[in-house]
Parts: sequence; structure tokens; C-alpha cells
Amino acid sequence: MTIHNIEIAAKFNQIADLLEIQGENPFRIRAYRNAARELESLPQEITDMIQQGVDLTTLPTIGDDLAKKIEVMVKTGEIPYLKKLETQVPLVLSELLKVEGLGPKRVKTLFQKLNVQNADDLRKVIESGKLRTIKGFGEKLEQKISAGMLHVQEYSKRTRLSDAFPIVESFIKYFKKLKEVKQVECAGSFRRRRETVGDLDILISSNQAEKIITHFVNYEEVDEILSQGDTRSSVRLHSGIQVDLRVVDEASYGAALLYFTGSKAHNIAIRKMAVKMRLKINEYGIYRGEEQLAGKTEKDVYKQIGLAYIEPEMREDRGEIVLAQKNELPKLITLNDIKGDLHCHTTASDGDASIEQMVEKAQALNYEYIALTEHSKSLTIAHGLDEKRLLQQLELIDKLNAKLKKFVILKSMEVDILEDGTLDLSEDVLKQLDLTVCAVHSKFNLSERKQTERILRAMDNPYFNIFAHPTGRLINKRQPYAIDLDKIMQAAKERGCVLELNAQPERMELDDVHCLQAKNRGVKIVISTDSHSTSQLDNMKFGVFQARRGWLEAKDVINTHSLKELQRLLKRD
Ligand code: DGT
Ligand code: CA
Ligand code: CA
Repeated sequence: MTIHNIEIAAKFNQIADLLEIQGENPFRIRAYRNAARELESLPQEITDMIQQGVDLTTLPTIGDDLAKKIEVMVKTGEIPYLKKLETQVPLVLSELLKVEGLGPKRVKTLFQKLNVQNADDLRKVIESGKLRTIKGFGEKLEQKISAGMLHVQEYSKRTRLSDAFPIVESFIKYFKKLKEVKQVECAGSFRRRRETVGDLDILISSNQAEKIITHFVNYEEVDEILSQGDTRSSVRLHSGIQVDLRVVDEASYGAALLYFTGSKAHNIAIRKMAVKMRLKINEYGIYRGEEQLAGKTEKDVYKQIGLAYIEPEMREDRGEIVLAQKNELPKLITLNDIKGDLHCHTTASDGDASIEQMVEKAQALNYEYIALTEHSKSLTIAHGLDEKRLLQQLELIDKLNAKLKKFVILKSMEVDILEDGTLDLSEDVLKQLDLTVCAVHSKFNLSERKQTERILRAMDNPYFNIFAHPTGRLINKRQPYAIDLDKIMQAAKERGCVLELNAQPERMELDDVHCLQAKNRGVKIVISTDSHSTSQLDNMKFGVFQARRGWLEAKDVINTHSLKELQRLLKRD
């Protein structure tokens, strides 16, 4: 059985949740969460590593005990320790943790004081007004929890793109081994790189459809066969995600790929164009009467209706068709364009890797620079650097830079924007940095007007360069905070500030529409991974996907430029 890293990570997070509800030792809880975080972003599958005999304890967050648990899980699909915990804590309680505003402590309180065990119970105590009578649960929190409950359902339906990635990779690998498969691709929202996917749409070209379908339903990760026909089938995998399969002839592969990549709106728009030209377009090809004009490749199909090839990420009917007609499509940014990462943490604050390890990995990615952005120590961030330790780090960077060839470590900090819009580092310190990455870490619940004013005031500080975490949302977990991004973009443009596209897979703040909006306003973007370990530097690809969905080109993104040009772009007037 292939157990994916995200499945192990999910179990570790469940263990941490249950331990937290039980009020266990915080260090043990943190150990599970850290390991889960590392597993989620590990570029290699744990299952493969075990097969190759890799010692799992070489991973920074995995000790002997967790390594054993992982090995058992990979063998059996279960972690007995989790099973045991589940008998001690009602399982339904951990469902409540999905509600925004409810952490393990609060879930435990609600269970003990009001015997709340599930969403229904929770709804009842809110309606009866009992919830707000509990110490620590005011009216405001009640509102937040009510709103959170509405989102839970919507969240549980869609899978994050980064979680779908390894699942799709295994699938494609499994099919590529079969000689009857000529071409195979995952179409749908996955190919358009939407930040979440509803289901997966696998397309295969072959003249042996029956064999392919049998191979499909026999895949070891299949939990349930939902439908099985001659050329199509749907299954649900153990991970919960649904997969639709279509098998077509090679002569129709391009047309089918176009159709199943969508989006639906894009399909409808091009079908209308075809109709105007008295042509018919469907998943088998483009036709004049009975004659197939094209169908083998997407490019051929687009060409028949006078369009240049449109990248999947742009196919949302947001104006891309007109640009394709005029042959004026943007040349979208690629991962290869990226020359450095401007948001990273090391062991100096809350990262897992040393400066040297981060530099080594950045060099392996062919980067020219990396900015170290530890947290500053403030009221809200206990593990941050105080000014004394920061100055020590700056000295160390000078020493390392003197030794490095064709690579530069940039001096930076993830500076906290305080409630009144001031930055929490003195000018004395700020002026020693090459750039600043500024973000809000507290008071997310201010009104939109106040939150926006707070950021604008911070941007007035001449040392403010990059506005990081611009929305504060967590995909499928936390809604963005209230902020007028349009105003912020306008101010950023005027002041020469840059907006961060945070590429942590669960964050992806900004979204695609924001990226396009920034581009139209002439505001520069930086794509940053906000890495807390070396492997997280590989998350850059997810940021690039999002940027492509927002039509960004290399020139719109500052970390595609050489160091010199980067420094020029960061300079404020
Ligand atoms: P998802 O799965 O919700 O993340 O989004 P998609 O875009 O993958 O949608 P899905 O799986 O329902 O369908 C895959 C593609 O098939 C979709 O992007 C476009 C095409 N498609 C589905 N239904 C229709 C339809 O009614 N009309 C047209 N023209 N295309 C459709
Ligand atoms: Ca889909
Ligand atoms: Ca589908």
C-alpha cells in the first residue's frame, strides 16, 4: 500500500489534537505537530525512503519513537497509538477542532461544562444562549464560532492543491507503467492549478479502454468504485478524494484534454466562438459537418478558431480569449525564472535548519540570493530575535558572505506591524537591513478601516519594503482578515512597496485575482516560501502556480531579477 506523507501528517496532527484535548505535555504535542509539518512539505515520499533503507531519524523532526510509528503506519495503514487515544477521547470532539475559533482547550471546556460532543450539540448551545455564559466564551467568540461552523462544510469538500499533488503523481506513475497507455494527464482544476480541487479528472489516450478501466478500478488506493463503464469510471480513494477517468483515442486526446481541463466558463466561451464560425467543438474534436478538422492536440483545436495556445492556468474566461485572438497573451512566469527567496526562517527563530543549511539548499536550487527573515521579538512573538541577537546574526551573515561565491545572504527581518502601525524595530536596527518583510501577527479582528489604516501607517515608514501575509487566511481553515487590499495596492504603488505572494501551501495569500489586480495596478509582487526548513524551499512552485493563475510574468515579480536589479526595485523614493 502507498501511504502518502500527507496521510501520515494527518494522523500525527490527530494525535496532537487528542493529546491537546487531554491536556498533555506541550512538548510532546509540539513534536507531533512539527513532524506533521515537515512531512507535509517533504519533497520525497516517506514510503519510498523506507524502501530505500533511509534512516528516518535523519529528518530533523523525527526521533526514534516517531520513526517507529511511521514505519508501522506505512506497513499497516494504522497507528495503534492513535487507535488507543481514540478510545480515550470521543472522536467526534476532534471534528469540532475544524471550526474556526475552537482549539483543543476550548473543545475540552465545552465537553466538560456543556457535554458538547459534535456540531449539532454546539449549534444547540449557541441557540440556547448557553455558550456565552461559559467563562472565556464571550459574545464575540460566539459569533466567530457560528461563522466558523458555516465554513466547515464548504471546507471539507475541496482538497488543497499541494495535498492532491503526491496523489496525482502516484496515479500517473501507476498508469505510465502500462504499455497500453499512450498519454496520461490529470486535467480539470488540478491542471489549471486552482488552490483547491473538488475532484481529480484523469485523461488517458489508448485504444484498449477496457484494460485501462480494469487497471483503474484495481488501483491499490481505491476505496470505493462509484461507476464503471466502457470508457469512463469514477472511484473514491482512501484519502477521500474522488477520481474521474476518461479514456479516448489519440485522435481526440487534445480535444478531450481541452474539454476536461475546463474551466467550464472557458469551454462555453470557445464553443460559442466555434458556433459563430459554423464549427462544432466537443470532447472528440472540432468539426465542420462530419469532418474532424483537429483534435490530436489542444494547440490544433485552438488554432482552428483563430486562437493562440492558452496556458491552462489562464483558462477561466477572464479575458484570456480576447488576448489569444490578438496574440497578446502574457508570457507567464515559470519556476526557472526564480532567482532567490526573500522570506525564510532558521534555527535562530522558529526554523528547523541552520543558516548554512538554508544557503546550501538555496544554492542547489540555483538561486543567487536568500533573505533571512527571523521574527522580531515582540509581545506576540516570544521566539523572535531581540536586537542583541539580531546584531549577532548580522555579523555572522557578513562572515558567511565573505566566503560565499556568486551567492549573497541578504539581511532582513520579518518585522511585526504593531496595532498602531509602527514597526517593532528601532530605526537604528532597521537601517542595517537590506530589506524588511513586514506583517501583522496580532489583532486580526480589527475593522476593515482600522486594519487598512494600520498597514498604510506602517507603509509610511521609509524602511517598509515588503507587505507579507497580506490576507492572513489559511486555506480551508481561516478566512482572510478584513482589509482593503485595493487601497493597500494603491499605496504600495505610490510608495514603492512590494506585496508578498506567500507560497506556503496552506496560505497562498495573495490569491489569483489579487495577483491580477496588482499587475493591473503596476504593483510588484515577491513570491516567497516563508520556509521553516530546507525542504520547504521547494514550495516555491506553488507560489509560481498561483502567480501564473494571476497572469504574472517574470518582470512583475521582483525575485526573478538579479541581485542588482532587485536592490534597485526595493529602493524607495
Ligand atoms: P473542481 O473539480 O470542482 O475543482 O473543478 P473542475 O474544473 O475540475 O470541474 P469538474 O471536475 O466538474 O469538471 C472537469 C472539467 O470538465 C471542467 O473544468 C470543464 C468540463 N466540464 C464539466 N462539466 C461541463 C459542462 O457542463 N460544460 C462544459 N462545457 N464543460 C464541462
Ligand atoms: Ca475536477
Ligand atoms: Ca470531475
